[in-house]
Amino acid sequence: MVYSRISHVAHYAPKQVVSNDDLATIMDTSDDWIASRTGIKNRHISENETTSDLASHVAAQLLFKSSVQASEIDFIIVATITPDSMMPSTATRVQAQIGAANAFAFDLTAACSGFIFALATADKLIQSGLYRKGLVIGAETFSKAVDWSDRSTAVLFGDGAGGVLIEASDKRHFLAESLHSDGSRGESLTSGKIGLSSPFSQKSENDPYVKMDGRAIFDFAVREVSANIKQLITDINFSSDDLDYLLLHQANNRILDKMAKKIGISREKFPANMMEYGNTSAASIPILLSECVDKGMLKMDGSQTILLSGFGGGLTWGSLIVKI
Ligand code: 4VN
Repeated sequence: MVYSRISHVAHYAPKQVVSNDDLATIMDTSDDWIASRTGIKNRHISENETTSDLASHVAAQLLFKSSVQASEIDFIIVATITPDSMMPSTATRVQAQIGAANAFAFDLTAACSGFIFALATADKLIQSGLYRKGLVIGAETFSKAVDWSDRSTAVLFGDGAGGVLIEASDKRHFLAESLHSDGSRGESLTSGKIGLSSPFSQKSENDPYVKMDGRAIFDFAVREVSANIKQLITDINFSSDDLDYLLLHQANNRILDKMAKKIGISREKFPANMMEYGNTSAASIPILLSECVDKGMLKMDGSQTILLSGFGGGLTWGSLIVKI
């Protein structure tokens, strides 16, 4: 039996940092309003880099850190809802930028759960025995999906990318997973609507911008996602002591407080970085993972166990328990 493991992590964000005070100069908002409701203080905003540029920086770092050659990469999955274009995909653009000529590459669309769904998919590709090395990257330039005249959403999001090199292993590292969607509630969080446009049909509207029923998504995260995480932990007979850290989608610090309480695990085990990045959708979990490694919280020697959980548009939600 072939298993998979995360062997390296990396992240990258555009240089330009936009603070809450900076936002207050272009819209009717304040640092106090944003920080007290969301925990967010700053976000990185791309001036001229696209989603594939951010993702390619991560891919190049993963190759550098691992000393793996680009030609050895079997597949590249980019989780994004802000691609450079529908065709070619962001992942094939990354392939070209790093010269991974032997890889197959595709994008995966699952909003804030994108990285989790992509990592679960990559684990199965490797378990199939057909492929041995893959790049799994979450990357977004959410600034282009934000209506900068809507202060209720514009303050929440940011740009960035994070990712992992996943490789074949003779030991099991992916211990448990739970992936879900509920399309019947899809309208509560939307962006990038592409209307119909043909001379033979009634045209319908394009709407690039993110729209969110904040209350509905807040309640979904606190009630349903927390219950799902708790269930996954008990399903494999784990207690809170068996998990070193829980790395959750970085949407809102108040939501993380409430989720930690519902799950019944000390908030100290839930690292957060939305203060510096805002909500970077599919990129939020891999950026956090990479920062936890950089800070020495995660040793990457197989001795620790973490839970990763994404939740958001679709609706989608999913969690993985992984030895790292
Ligand atoms: C997951 C979540 C959110 C989210 C939901 C609500 C929310 C973020 C509502 C109350 C508002 C402050 C903001 Cl939990 C978004 C995504 C999308 O990635 C995924 N913020 N808030 C207030 O007035 O307090």
